[in-house]
Amino acid sequence: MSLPSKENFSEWFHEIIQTAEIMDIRYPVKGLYVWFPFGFKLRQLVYGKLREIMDREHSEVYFPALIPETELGKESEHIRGFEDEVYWITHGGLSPLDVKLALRPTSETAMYPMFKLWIRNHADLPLRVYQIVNTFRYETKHTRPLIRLREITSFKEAHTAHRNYEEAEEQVKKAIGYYKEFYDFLAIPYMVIRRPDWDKFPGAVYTIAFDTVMPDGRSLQIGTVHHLGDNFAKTFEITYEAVDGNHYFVHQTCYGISERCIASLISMHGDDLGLVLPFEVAPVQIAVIPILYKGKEEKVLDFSNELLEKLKGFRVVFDKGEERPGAKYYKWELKGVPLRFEIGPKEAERREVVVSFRDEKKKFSVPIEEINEQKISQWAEEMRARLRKKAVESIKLKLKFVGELSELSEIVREYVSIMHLCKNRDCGEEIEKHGGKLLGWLEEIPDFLEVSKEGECIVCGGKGSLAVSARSY
Ligand code: 5CA
Repeated sequence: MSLPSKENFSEWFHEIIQTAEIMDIRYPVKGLYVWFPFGFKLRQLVYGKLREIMDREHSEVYFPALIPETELGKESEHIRGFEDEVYWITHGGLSPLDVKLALRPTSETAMYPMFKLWIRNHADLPLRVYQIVNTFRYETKHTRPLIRLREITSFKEAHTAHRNYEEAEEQVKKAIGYYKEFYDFLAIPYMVIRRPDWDKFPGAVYTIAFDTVMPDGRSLQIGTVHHLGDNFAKTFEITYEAVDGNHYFVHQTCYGISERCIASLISMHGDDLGLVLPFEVAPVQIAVIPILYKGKEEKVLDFSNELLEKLKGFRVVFDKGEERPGAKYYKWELKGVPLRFEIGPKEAERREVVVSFRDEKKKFSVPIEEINEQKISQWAEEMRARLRKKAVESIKLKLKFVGELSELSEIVREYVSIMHLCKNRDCGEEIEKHGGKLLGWLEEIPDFLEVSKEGECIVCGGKGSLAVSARSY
Protein backbone atom coordinates (compact mmCIF):
# COMPACT_ATOMS: atom_id res chain seq x y z
CA MET A 1 0.00 0.00 0.00
CA SER A 2 1.48 3.35 -0.94
CA LEU A 3 1.27 6.49 1.14
CA PRO A 4 -0.41 9.69 0.06
CA SER A 5 2.10 12.45 -0.67
CA LYS A 6 3.27 14.38 2.39
CA GLU A 7 1.97 17.49 0.63
CA ASN A 8 -1.43 16.34 1.88
CA PHE A 9 -0.14 16.26 5.39
CA SER A 10 -3.29 15.35 7.25
CA GLU A 11 -3.99 12.33 5.04
CA TRP A 12 -0.33 11.34 5.04
CA PHE A 13 -0.18 11.41 8.84
CA HIS A 14 -3.38 9.43 9.15
CA GLU A 15 -2.05 6.76 6.78
CA ILE A 16 1.55 6.54 7.95
CA ILE A 17 0.75 5.81 11.57
CA GLN A 18 -1.25 2.81 10.40
CA THR A 19 0.90 1.49 7.55
CA ALA A 20 4.11 1.91 9.53
CA GLU A 21 2.31 0.19 12.43
CA ILE A 22 2.59 2.93 15.00
CA MET A 23 -1.04 3.12 16.12
CA ASP A 24 -4.15 1.15 15.38
CA ILE A 25 -6.89 3.74 15.16
CA ARG A 26 -9.79 1.29 15.05
CA TYR A 27 -10.44 1.16 18.78
CA PRO A 28 -14.14 1.84 19.30
CA VAL A 29 -13.85 4.84 21.64
CA LYS A 30 -13.29 8.33 20.23
CA GLY A 31 -9.88 9.77 21.07
CA LEU A 32 -8.43 6.43 22.27
CA TYR A 33 -5.94 4.48 20.17
CA VAL A 34 -3.88 1.33 20.39
CA TRP A 35 -0.10 1.17 20.21
CA PHE A 36 1.12 -1.50 17.79
CA PRO A 37 4.25 -3.38 18.94
CA PHE A 38 6.44 -1.40 16.51
CA GLY A 39 4.98 1.92 17.66
CA PHE A 40 5.36 0.94 21.28
CA LYS A 41 9.00 0.10 20.71
CA LEU A 42 9.52 3.54 19.21
CA ARG A 43 7.76 5.03 22.22
CA GLN A 44 10.02 3.05 24.56
CA LEU A 45 13.15 4.31 22.82
CA VAL A 46 12.04 7.94 22.71
CA TYR A 47 10.88 7.88 26.32
CA GLY A 48 14.11 6.12 27.26
CA LYS A 49 15.90 9.35 26.41
CA LEU A 50 13.37 11.42 28.34
CA ARG A 51 13.81 9.11 31.34
CA GLU A 52 17.59 9.35 31.09
CA ILE A 53 17.32 13.15 31.23
CA MET A 54 14.76 13.16 34.06
CA ASP A 55 16.64 10.59 36.15
CA ARG A 56 19.58 12.96 36.51
CA GLU A 57 17.82 15.00 39.15
CA HIS A 58 14.28 13.69 39.55
CA SER A 59 13.03 10.56 41.28
CA GLU A 60 10.45 8.51 39.48
CA VAL A 61 7.19 7.97 41.35
CA TYR A 62 3.73 6.63 40.75
CA PHE A 63 0.55 8.28 41.95
CA PRO A 64 -2.97 6.86 41.59
CA ALA A 65 -5.06 7.57 38.52
CA LEU A 66 -8.14 8.48 40.57
CA ILE A 67 -8.49 11.80 42.35
CA PRO A 68 -11.27 12.54 44.84
CA GLU A 69 -13.51 15.44 43.85
CA THR A 70 -12.67 17.10 47.16
CA GLU A 71 -8.98 17.42 46.16
CA LEU A 72 -9.46 18.17 42.47
CA GLY A 73 -11.79 21.03 43.32
CA LYS A 74 -9.52 22.73 45.87
CA GLU A 75 -7.56 25.10 43.67
CA SER A 76 -10.22 27.28 42.11
CA GLU A 77 -8.39 28.36 38.95
CA HIS A 78 -7.11 24.86 38.33
CA ILE A 79 -10.54 23.29 38.52
CA ARG A 80 -12.08 26.07 36.45
CA GLY A 81 -9.51 25.33 33.75
CA PHE A 82 -10.17 21.61 33.75
CA GLU A 83 -13.80 21.14 34.78
CA ASP A 84 -15.20 20.61 31.32
CA GLU A 85 -12.44 18.09 30.49
CA VAL A 86 -12.70 15.74 33.46
CA TYR A 87 -14.03 12.19 33.26
CA TRP A 88 -15.84 11.21 36.44
CA ILE A 89 -16.27 7.87 38.09
CA THR A 90 -19.53 7.99 39.96
CA HIS A 91 -20.22 4.34 40.76
CA GLY A 92 -18.46 1.36 42.22
CA GLY A 93 -20.40 -1.47 40.65
CA LEU A 94 -24.03 -0.56 41.24
CA SER A 95 -23.44 1.66 44.27
CA PRO A 96 -23.04 5.40 43.84
CA LEU A 97 -19.76 6.62 45.37
CA ASP A 98 -19.85 8.97 48.36
CA VAL A 99 -17.13 11.07 46.81
CA LYS A 100 -16.92 11.14 43.03
CA LEU A 101 -13.51 10.19 41.63
CA ALA A 102 -11.90 11.98 38.72
CA LEU A 103 -9.68 10.22 36.22
CA ARG A 104 -6.55 12.38 36.46
CA PRO A 105 -6.38 15.04 33.72
CA THR A 106 -2.90 15.81 35.19
CA SER A 107 -1.64 15.06 38.69
CA GLU A 108 -1.19 18.25 40.73
CA THR A 109 -4.19 17.49 42.92
CA ALA A 110 -3.18 13.85 43.31
CA MET A 111 0.39 14.68 44.30
CA TYR A 112 0.22 17.85 46.33
CA PRO A 113 -1.82 16.54 49.29
CA MET A 114 0.99 13.99 49.62
CA PHE A 115 3.69 16.65 49.18
CA LYS A 116 2.16 18.31 52.25
CA LEU A 117 2.99 15.11 54.17
CA TRP A 118 6.39 14.57 52.59
CA ILE A 119 7.80 18.06 53.06
CA ARG A 120 8.69 18.99 56.66
CA ASN A 121 11.72 21.24 56.61
CA HIS A 122 14.25 22.87 54.30
CA ALA A 123 16.27 19.65 54.11
CA ASP A 124 13.39 18.04 52.19
CA LEU A 125 13.77 20.65 49.45
CA PRO A 126 14.11 20.78 46.56
CA LEU A 127 11.73 17.92 45.92
CA ARG A 128 11.77 16.73 42.32
CA VAL A 129 9.70 13.85 41.04
CA TYR A 130 8.29 12.68 37.76
CA GLN A 131 6.00 10.00 36.45
CA ILE A 132 5.10 8.68 33.01
CA VAL A 133 1.44 7.72 33.09
CA ASN A 134 -1.82 7.96 31.25
CA THR A 135 -4.08 10.95 31.80
CA PHE A 136 -7.59 11.58 30.60
CA ARG A 137 -9.04 14.71 29.07
CA TYR A 138 -12.46 14.96 27.55
CA GLU A 139 -11.23 16.97 24.58
CA THR A 140 -13.96 18.59 22.54
CA LYS A 141 -11.73 19.75 19.69
CA HIS A 142 -11.13 17.29 16.82
CA THR A 143 -9.26 14.29 18.27
CA ARG A 144 -6.25 12.86 16.42
CA PRO A 145 -3.90 9.97 17.18
CA LEU A 146 -0.75 11.09 19.01
CA ILE A 147 -1.83 14.72 18.81
CA ARG A 148 -5.10 15.27 20.61
CA LEU A 149 -6.13 12.31 22.73
CA ARG A 150 -8.76 11.67 25.30
CA GLU A 151 -6.50 9.13 26.94
CA ILE A 152 -3.00 10.54 26.79
CA THR A 153 -1.05 7.32 27.22
CA SER A 154 2.45 8.71 27.67
CA PHE A 155 2.18 11.77 29.85
CA LYS A 156 5.57 12.56 31.37
CA GLU A 157 4.86 15.00 34.17
CA ALA A 158 7.49 16.39 36.50
CA HIS A 159 6.63 18.22 39.71
CA THR A 160 9.05 20.10 41.91
CA ALA A 161 8.96 22.08 45.16
CA HIS A 162 11.43 24.73 46.30
CA ARG A 163 12.15 27.15 49.10
CA ASN A 164 11.19 30.30 47.25
CA TYR A 165 10.09 31.86 43.98
CA GLU A 166 13.63 32.35 42.68
CA GLU A 167 14.67 28.76 43.25
CA ALA A 168 11.53 27.58 41.47
CA GLU A 169 12.40 29.93 38.62
CA GLU A 170 15.85 28.37 38.41
CA GLN A 171 14.08 25.02 38.01
CA VAL A 172 11.95 26.45 35.19
CA LYS A 173 15.17 27.35 33.38
CA LYS A 174 16.60 23.90 33.97
CA ALA A 175 13.41 22.28 32.70
CA ILE A 176 13.63 24.36 29.52
CA GLY A 177 17.22 23.13 29.17
CA TYR A 178 16.11 19.52 29.58
CA TYR A 179 13.40 19.83 26.97
CA LYS A 180 15.82 21.49 24.58
CA GLU A 181 18.22 18.61 24.98
CA PHE A 182 15.40 16.15 24.34
CA TYR A 183 14.13 17.85 21.19
CA ASP A 184 17.65 18.48 19.89
CA PHE A 185 18.28 14.76 20.31
CA LEU A 186 15.22 14.11 18.15
CA ALA A 187 16.37 16.78 15.66
CA ILE A 188 13.09 18.62 16.07
CA PRO A 189 13.33 22.41 15.87
CA TYR A 190 11.15 24.33 18.34
CA MET A 191 10.31 27.79 19.55
CA VAL A 192 10.32 28.56 23.28
CA ILE A 193 7.33 30.81 23.84
CA ARG A 194 5.91 32.51 26.91
CA ARG A 195 2.14 32.08 26.75
CA PRO A 196 -0.04 35.14 27.22
CA ASP A 197 -1.14 35.60 30.80
CA TRP A 198 -4.72 34.79 29.80
CA ASP A 199 -3.68 31.49 28.26
CA LYS A 200 -1.40 30.06 30.94
CA PHE A 201 -1.86 26.70 32.66
CA PRO A 202 -4.76 26.86 35.13
CA GLY A 203 -3.22 27.70 38.52
CA ALA A 204 0.19 28.79 37.19
CA VAL A 205 1.99 32.11 37.59
CA TYR A 206 3.28 31.74 34.04
CA THR A 207 3.65 29.12 31.33
CA ILE A 208 6.45 28.58 28.86
CA ALA A 209 5.72 26.32 25.93
CA PHE A 210 7.70 24.50 23.30
CA ASP A 211 5.97 24.88 19.95
CA THR A 212 7.01 23.34 16.68
CA VAL A 213 5.65 23.80 13.18
CA MET A 214 4.00 20.91 11.41
CA PRO A 215 4.39 20.34 7.64
CA ASP A 216 1.00 21.98 6.97
CA GLY A 217 2.13 25.20 8.63
CA ARG A 218 0.15 24.70 11.81
CA SER A 219 1.85 24.92 15.17
CA LEU A 220 1.91 22.10 17.72
CA GLN A 221 2.60 22.57 21.42
CA ILE A 222 5.02 19.78 22.26
CA GLY A 223 5.75 20.54 25.89
CA THR A 224 5.10 23.07 28.62
CA VAL A 225 6.89 24.32 31.71
CA HIS A 226 4.87 26.08 34.40
CA HIS A 227 5.93 28.22 37.34
CA LEU A 228 3.24 27.60 39.93
CA GLY A 229 4.51 30.09 42.52
CA ASP A 230 2.94 29.30 45.90
CA ASN A 231 -0.59 29.07 44.51
CA PHE A 232 -0.98 25.34 45.04
CA ALA A 233 1.13 25.40 48.21
CA LYS A 234 -1.39 27.77 49.79
CA THR A 235 -4.32 25.61 48.72
CA PHE A 236 -2.76 22.34 49.83
CA GLU A 237 -0.91 23.86 52.81
CA ILE A 238 2.53 22.71 51.72
CA THR A 239 4.97 24.42 54.05
CA TYR A 240 8.48 23.80 55.32
CA GLU A 241 10.38 24.89 58.37
CA ALA A 242 13.27 27.13 57.41
CA VAL A 243 16.61 27.50 59.21
CA ASP A 244 15.17 30.52 61.04
CA GLY A 245 12.51 28.28 62.59
CA ASN A 246 9.64 29.90 60.68
CA HIS A 247 7.28 28.06 58.34
CA TYR A 248 6.98 29.14 54.73
CA PHE A 249 5.00 28.01 51.72
CA VAL A 250 6.97 26.13 49.08
CA HIS A 251 7.14 27.40 45.50
CA GLN A 252 6.47 24.87 42.80
CA THR A 253 6.94 24.07 39.15
CA CYS A 254 5.61 21.38 36.87
CA TYR A 255 6.37 20.46 33.30
CA GLY A 256 5.05 17.94 30.88
CA ILE A 257 5.54 16.20 27.57
CA SER A 258 3.10 13.80 25.92
CA GLU A 259 3.20 11.50 22.89
CA ARG A 260 2.98 14.63 20.81
CA CYS A 261 6.77 14.30 20.84
CA ILE A 262 6.31 11.20 18.70
CA ALA A 263 3.74 12.94 16.49
CA SER A 264 6.28 15.68 15.81
CA LEU A 265 9.09 13.16 15.25
CA ILE A 266 7.06 11.31 12.63
CA SER A 267 5.77 14.47 10.98
CA MET A 268 9.00 16.41 10.93
CA HIS A 269 11.27 13.83 9.35
CA GLY A 270 8.97 11.43 7.49
CA ASP A 271 8.64 11.52 3.70
CA ASP A 272 6.55 10.03 0.90
CA LEU A 273 8.17 6.63 1.45
CA GLY A 274 7.45 6.48 5.16
CA LEU A 275 9.13 7.12 8.48
CA VAL A 276 12.58 8.64 8.73
CA LEU A 277 13.95 8.06 12.22
CA PRO A 278 17.10 9.25 13.94
CA PHE A 279 19.40 6.29 14.55
CA GLU A 280 19.14 6.23 18.36
CA VAL A 281 15.35 5.89 18.47
CA ALA A 282 14.80 3.65 15.45
CA PRO A 283 13.29 0.29 16.51
CA VAL A 284 15.31 -1.21 13.66
CA GLN A 285 18.57 0.65 13.16
CA ILE A 286 20.16 -1.38 10.40
CA ALA A 287 18.61 -3.56 7.71
CA VAL A 288 21.05 -6.05 6.20
CA ILE A 289 19.80 -7.29 2.85
CA PRO A 290 21.54 -10.15 1.07
CA ILE A 291 21.10 -10.27 -2.70
CA LEU A 292 20.85 -13.96 -3.36
CA TYR A 293 21.45 -15.59 -6.75
CA LYS A 294 21.06 -19.32 -7.32
CA GLY A 295 24.33 -21.12 -6.73
CA LYS A 296 26.02 -18.12 -5.08
CA GLU A 297 23.99 -18.02 -1.88
CA GLU A 298 26.59 -19.54 0.36
CA LYS A 299 29.28 -16.94 -0.21
CA VAL A 300 26.83 -14.10 0.33
CA LEU A 301 25.38 -15.66 3.46
CA ASP A 302 28.81 -16.36 4.94
CA PHE A 303 29.91 -12.81 4.33
CA SER A 304 26.62 -11.49 5.74
CA ASN A 305 27.16 -13.48 8.91
CA GLU A 306 30.60 -11.98 9.26
CA LEU A 307 29.03 -8.54 8.99
CA LEU A 308 26.25 -9.38 11.46
CA GLU A 309 28.88 -10.42 13.95
CA LYS A 310 30.31 -6.88 13.77
CA LEU A 311 26.87 -5.34 14.27
CA LYS A 312 26.15 -7.02 17.60
CA GLY A 313 24.73 -4.50 20.04
CA PHE A 314 22.72 -2.66 17.40
CA ARG A 315 19.09 -3.32 16.50
CA VAL A 316 19.52 -5.19 13.23
CA VAL A 317 17.27 -7.14 10.89
CA PHE A 318 18.81 -9.62 8.53
CA ASP A 319 16.20 -9.93 5.83
CA LYS A 320 16.91 -13.09 3.87
CA GLY A 321 13.25 -13.67 3.01
CA GLU A 322 11.88 -14.68 -0.38
CA GLU A 323 10.87 -11.19 -1.52
CA ARG A 324 12.71 -9.30 -4.21
CA PRO A 325 15.34 -6.85 -2.90
CA GLY A 326 13.22 -3.91 -4.07
CA ALA A 327 10.29 -5.04 -1.96
CA LYS A 328 12.59 -5.38 1.04
CA TYR A 329 14.02 -1.90 0.58
CA TYR A 330 10.53 -0.53 0.41
CA LYS A 331 9.41 -2.33 3.54
CA TRP A 332 12.31 -1.12 5.67
CA GLU A 333 12.14 2.38 4.26
CA LEU A 334 8.52 2.57 5.42
CA LYS A 335 9.72 1.67 8.93
CA GLY A 336 12.28 4.46 8.91
CA VAL A 337 15.34 2.20 9.20
CA PRO A 338 18.27 4.66 9.13
CA LEU A 339 20.97 2.40 7.69
CA ARG A 340 20.76 -0.21 4.95
CA PHE A 341 23.57 -2.62 4.10
CA GLU A 342 23.29 -4.63 0.89
CA ILE A 343 25.47 -7.58 0.09
CA GLY A 344 25.54 -9.35 -3.29
CA PRO A 345 28.01 -11.84 -4.77
CA LYS A 346 30.21 -9.00 -6.01
CA GLU A 347 30.39 -7.46 -2.54
CA ALA A 348 31.14 -10.82 -0.95
CA GLU A 349 33.94 -11.25 -3.49
CA ARG A 350 35.43 -7.82 -2.79
CA ARG A 351 34.68 -7.90 0.95
CA GLU A 352 32.63 -4.73 0.67
CA VAL A 353 29.19 -3.60 1.78
CA VAL A 354 26.85 -1.26 -0.12
CA VAL A 355 25.70 1.34 2.38
CA SER A 356 22.78 3.75 2.09
CA PHE A 357 21.10 6.15 4.50
CA ARG A 358 17.33 6.46 4.79
CA ASP A 359 17.39 10.22 4.30
CA GLU A 360 19.64 10.29 1.23
CA LYS A 361 19.38 8.84 -2.24
CA LYS A 362 23.03 7.89 -2.72
CA LYS A 363 24.66 4.50 -2.14
CA PHE A 364 28.35 3.82 -1.63
CA SER A 365 30.64 0.87 -0.95
CA VAL A 366 32.59 0.46 2.27
CA PRO A 367 35.14 -2.28 3.00
CA ILE A 368 33.86 -4.50 5.80
CA GLU A 369 37.00 -3.78 7.83
CA GLU A 370 35.95 -0.13 8.08
CA ILE A 371 32.54 -0.90 9.54
CA ASN A 372 32.66 -0.65 13.30
CA GLU A 373 30.84 0.96 16.19
CA GLN A 374 32.69 4.21 15.85
CA LYS A 375 31.89 4.50 12.15
CA ILE A 376 28.24 3.77 12.75
CA SER A 377 28.03 6.35 15.54
CA GLN A 378 29.58 8.88 13.21
CA TRP A 379 27.00 8.10 10.52
CA ALA A 380 24.23 8.39 13.13
CA GLU A 381 25.49 11.78 14.25
CA GLU A 382 25.81 13.04 10.68
CA MET A 383 22.32 11.86 9.93
CA ARG A 384 20.90 13.69 12.94
CA ALA A 385 22.59 16.89 11.76
CA ARG A 386 21.13 16.43 8.26
CA LEU A 387 17.67 15.77 9.67
CA ARG A 388 17.78 18.87 11.80
CA LYS A 389 19.06 20.98 8.91
CA LYS A 390 16.30 19.74 6.66
CA ALA A 391 13.67 20.30 9.35
CA VAL A 392 14.93 23.83 9.92
CA GLU A 393 14.85 24.58 6.21
CA SER A 394 11.27 23.40 5.93
CA ILE A 395 10.20 25.33 9.03
CA LYS A 396 11.83 28.50 7.73
CA LEU A 397 9.55 28.32 4.71
CA LYS A 398 6.53 28.28 6.98
CA LEU A 399 7.44 31.34 9.06
CA LYS A 400 6.77 34.88 7.98
CA PHE A 401 7.44 38.21 9.63
CA VAL A 402 4.42 40.48 9.55
CA GLY A 403 5.11 44.20 9.50
CA GLU A 404 1.58 45.54 9.00
CA LEU A 405 -1.56 44.48 10.82
CA SER A 406 -3.52 44.68 7.57
CA GLU A 407 -1.42 41.81 6.17
CA LEU A 408 -1.92 39.48 9.12
CA SER A 409 -5.18 37.74 8.13
CA GLU A 410 -3.79 36.81 4.75
CA ILE A 411 -0.42 35.63 6.08
CA VAL A 412 -1.65 33.70 9.09
CA ARG A 413 -3.82 31.55 6.82
CA GLU A 414 -0.66 29.96 5.41
CA TYR A 415 2.21 30.83 7.72
CA VAL A 416 3.23 30.92 11.32
CA SER A 417 3.30 34.67 11.77
CA ILE A 418 6.00 36.52 13.67
CA MET A 419 5.45 40.14 14.70
CA HIS A 420 6.32 42.72 17.30
CA LEU A 421 3.63 42.98 19.92
CA CYS A 422 3.27 44.61 23.33
CA LYS A 423 1.97 42.76 26.39
CA ASN A 424 -1.37 44.57 26.44
CA ARG A 425 -4.30 42.16 26.37
CA ASP A 426 -6.31 44.36 23.97
CA CYS A 427 -3.50 44.16 21.44
CA GLY A 428 -3.27 40.37 21.89
CA GLU A 429 -6.99 40.01 21.33
CA GLU A 430 -6.75 42.17 18.22
CA ILE A 431 -4.19 39.67 16.84
CA GLU A 432 -6.55 36.76 17.45
CA LYS A 433 -9.29 38.51 15.46
CA HIS A 434 -7.16 37.89 12.38
CA GLY A 435 -7.52 34.12 12.50
CA GLY A 436 -4.48 32.66 14.24
CA LYS A 437 -4.01 31.83 17.87
CA LEU A 438 -1.58 34.07 19.73
CA LEU A 439 0.99 31.59 21.03
CA GLY A 440 2.78 34.28 22.99
CA TRP A 441 6.21 35.90 23.07
CA LEU A 442 9.49 34.25 22.14
CA GLU A 443 11.64 33.66 25.21
CA GLU A 444 14.67 33.47 22.95
CA ILE A 445 15.15 33.84 19.23
CA PRO A 446 15.71 30.47 17.59
CA ASP A 447 18.69 30.14 15.26
CA PHE A 448 16.35 29.78 12.29
CA LEU A 449 14.78 33.21 12.74
CA GLU A 450 16.48 36.33 11.49
CA VAL A 451 14.57 39.20 13.03
CA SER A 452 15.27 41.91 15.55
CA LYS A 453 14.07 41.29 19.07
CA GLU A 454 12.53 44.67 19.81
CA GLY A 455 10.21 46.73 17.66
CA GLU A 456 6.96 48.68 17.64
CA CYS A 457 3.81 46.81 18.59
CA ILE A 458 2.02 45.96 15.36
CA VAL A 459 -1.30 47.02 16.91
CA CYS A 460 -0.68 50.10 19.08
CA GLY A 461 2.83 51.17 18.07
CA GLY A 462 4.08 50.86 21.65
CA LYS A 463 7.13 48.91 22.73
CA GLY A 464 6.80 45.38 21.43
CA SER A 465 8.79 42.18 21.46
CA LEU A 466 8.61 39.18 19.14
CA ALA A 467 5.31 37.34 19.26
CA VAL A 468 3.99 34.37 17.34
CA SER A 469 0.53 33.76 15.98
CA ALA A 470 -0.47 30.61 14.14
CA ARG A 471 -3.19 28.21 13.26
CA SER A 472 -2.52 25.57 15.84
CA TYR A 473 -3.35 21.95 16.54
N1 5CA B 1 0.57 19.56 34.81
C1 5CA B 1 1.07 20.31 33.70
C2 5CA B 1 2.50 19.97 33.43
S1 5CA B 1 2.76 18.26 33.36
C3 5CA B 1 0.21 20.08 32.48
O1 5CA B 1 -0.74 19.31 32.51
N2 5CA B 1 0.52 20.79 31.42
S2 5CA B 1 -0.26 20.75 30.02
O2 5CA B 1 -1.67 20.75 30.22
O3 5CA B 1 0.24 21.84 29.26
O4 5CA B 1 0.12 19.41 29.34
C4 5CA B 1 1.46 19.10 29.06
C5 5CA B 1 1.66 18.76 27.60
O5 5CA B 1 0.85 17.65 27.24
C6 5CA B 1 1.20 19.86 26.64
O6 5CA B 1 2.23 20.81 26.44
C7 5CA B 1 0.90 19.10 25.37
O7 5CA B 1 2.06 18.95 24.59
C8 5CA B 1 0.45 17.75 25.88
N3 5CA B 1 -1.01 17.57 25.79
C9 5CA B 1 -1.97 18.28 26.42
N4 5CA B 1 -3.20 17.82 26.10
C10 5CA B 1 -3.02 16.79 25.23
C11 5CA B 1 -3.89 15.90 24.54
N5 5CA B 1 -5.22 15.96 24.70
N6 5CA B 1 -3.35 14.97 23.73
C12 5CA B 1 -2.00 14.87 23.60
N7 5CA B 1 -1.15 15.68 24.22
C13 5CA B 1 -1.63 16.63 25.03
